[in-house]
Amino acid sequence: MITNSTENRLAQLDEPYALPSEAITFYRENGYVKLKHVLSPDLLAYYGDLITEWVFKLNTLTKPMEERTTYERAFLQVMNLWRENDAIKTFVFSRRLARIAAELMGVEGVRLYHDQALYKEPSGGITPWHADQYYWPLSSDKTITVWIPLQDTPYEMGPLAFAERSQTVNIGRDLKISDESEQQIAEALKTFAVNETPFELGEVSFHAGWTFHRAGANSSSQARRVMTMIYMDKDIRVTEPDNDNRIADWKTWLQSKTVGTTADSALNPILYDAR
Ligand SMILES: O=C(O)CCC(=O)C(=O)O
Repeated sequence: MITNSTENRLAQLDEPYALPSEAITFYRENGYVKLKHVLSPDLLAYYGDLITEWVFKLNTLTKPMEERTTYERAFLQVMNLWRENDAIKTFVFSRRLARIAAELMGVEGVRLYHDQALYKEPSGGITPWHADQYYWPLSSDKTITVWIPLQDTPYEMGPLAFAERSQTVNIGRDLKISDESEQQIAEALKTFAVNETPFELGEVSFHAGWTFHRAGANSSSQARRVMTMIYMDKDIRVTEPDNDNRIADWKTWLQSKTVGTTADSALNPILYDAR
């Protein structure tokens, strides 16, 4: 049934966000930006419940915290929820969010790389320092992730933190998420300013593929529920996957598309095109 509130939600996911030019400048200088009032509390409550239902339906990580690796302690990770549920697909395919991604990167249009829910459970551990593009066999740095908390996210829950201007430094780019990445990148970034501020409901961040980021542990009594979408320039190409994680990503998220061709497998629809 299409109700008034359903219509309002769909309109909100579709309509443009008034992205200030200062936000674009800030993103390009610092490799990330935080934007308030991007999605309404009502919309986040609705999709938050749905996403949470699917995260727990699909989650396979059930062993006790003390038996998990550092990576496993960081979050429950459930990917490509858009393929599981049509309402979640509407959320993931939001033209409003995809347009912000394109405008921040200065590209004509963006495709989906994949979505993922990242739920840091109560007593969940840190997310070690890393840069995402280590995992992605893609031909340029025109990649970006929107990080959408589904509740207010105070410091105790582990809000995403960013090393400002770290997107252009060639350090630690060969490190996967691990205890080593946490130690070595923290050391290499000692002189960088880090933004580790809380997120209010409706606030989201966008960070570039090479921006170093981490999150603290969740010492609160509630799960830190977060949905993310990774976008890439619609014309980005597939590159030779040169580490094990890139090989796995190439097979899973790019359906093993031929190296050198546009990253446009059936899993990578265009979500915004200004033309
Ligand atoms: O949510 C987290 O703790 C980590 C998120 C992250 O690394 C990402 O979205 O790229």
